[in-house]
Amino acid sequence: MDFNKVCVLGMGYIGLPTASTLAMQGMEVVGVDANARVVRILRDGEIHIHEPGLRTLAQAAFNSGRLTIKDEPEEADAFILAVQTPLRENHQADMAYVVSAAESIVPFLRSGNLVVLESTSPPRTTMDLLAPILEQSGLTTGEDYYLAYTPERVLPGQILKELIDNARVIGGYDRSSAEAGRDLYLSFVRGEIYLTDATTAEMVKLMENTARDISIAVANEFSRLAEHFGLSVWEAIELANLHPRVNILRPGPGVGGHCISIDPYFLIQAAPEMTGLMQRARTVNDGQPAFVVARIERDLQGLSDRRIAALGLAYKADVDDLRNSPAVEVARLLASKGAKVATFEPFALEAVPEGCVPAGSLEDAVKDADAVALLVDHRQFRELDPQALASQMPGREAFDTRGVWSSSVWEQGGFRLHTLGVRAPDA
Ligand code: SAJ
Repeated sequence: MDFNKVCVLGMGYIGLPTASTLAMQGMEVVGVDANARVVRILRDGEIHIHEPGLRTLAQAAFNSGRLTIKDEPEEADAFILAVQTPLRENHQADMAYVVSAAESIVPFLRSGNLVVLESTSPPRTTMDLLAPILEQSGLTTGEDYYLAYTPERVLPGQILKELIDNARVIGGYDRSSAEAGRDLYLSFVRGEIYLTDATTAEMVKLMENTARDISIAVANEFSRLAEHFGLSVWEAIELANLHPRVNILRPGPGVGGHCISIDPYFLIQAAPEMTGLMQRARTVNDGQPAFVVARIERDLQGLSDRRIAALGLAYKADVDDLRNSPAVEVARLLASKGAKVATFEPFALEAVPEGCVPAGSLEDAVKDADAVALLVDHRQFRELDPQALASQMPGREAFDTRGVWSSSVWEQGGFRLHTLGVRAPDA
């Protein structure tokens, strides 16, 4: 199948890079977003999210004249739905954005079109939710138009590379729909493309992120055990990972972002009685901020009025995304227990967890601090020179929740380094 014009709905972390990439491949692309602010920023030639290389790519796409931004869809050969599927308070998937994006294309759907859903969705969404909405157009799925599901699997921080290089799973409503999907993605994907049915493709995505959540949960439990038994979890993991069939992930202050901490619930909500392990992993990972705070409280012999500089608030290194961030939760909990917390997040200077004070610079954050706590391993924090830091802050306590600071270097710099998963220096 040939595609000359594609309409991409949702100009977020997935939709904008995809739309820009398609435009750079020579297609005419209409990028649609329901948020007027996003539309305004993009029409001004700017972007509203931080992702390495995205500004350059998007601006090249705008300048090519092949990517235009609209607040409503229009007729096209293919429609890609890349809208968010957040979690409601009750841990149910909120499919409202998928529903309204699908409804918005019904008037423009024509015979021979392809519709692709990329949003992470509970199993059977494509078959049982999307197809009936699109059939309000009077067209029959699989006969008059093609319908496919292909999960986005790109890692924030490496989206542009992974969009092209990662393997793609494309699940069709039927075989010809999967093949139509393959024809579209072949225009820019260099990784292998695997065809399957839509429900399997939905499940694959949820299995990937759920398996990762469980792997991180066991790493977090290992960190608790290592502190209990008086060893370094980091050394133990390194040694265990020498085994050819073992790959233990990294403990940390918890699991955040809009994927790994959310997607397991798409399975849990569908079958609570079959997902005990997944539920337990969520509990372990969600409990990790409190575990980290209890450790800091113990090592500092109380938190009341202790001045703590909290470095990083993003959900992981070198991104600006604060959604569900465990670092935010650690900072908030520290403040709720009476600590005076100055936060410094270089990618979001204005962000303020409840009870904390945001600092505009590292110097500002540490200037009165009794202790410094690394919550996110942004590159600039990984490379911090403890000697220089010692000259800027009065205290000599340092907490590393990511296992990236070397104890010998920090001790030489004059600090007592407390590392997650390693027993306290004087315990
Ligand atoms: N984390 C750890 N220890 C680790 C790895 C991660 O504590 O060893 C934490 C991070 O600090 C972060 C959270 O887990 O808070 C999630 O980070 P991540 O890098 O594991 O994943 P995401 O959410 O940025 O991206 C994931 C990716 N999925 C997998 O690796 C299976 C990505 O490929 C997906 O496209 C993305 O979810 C998504 O959109 O679903």
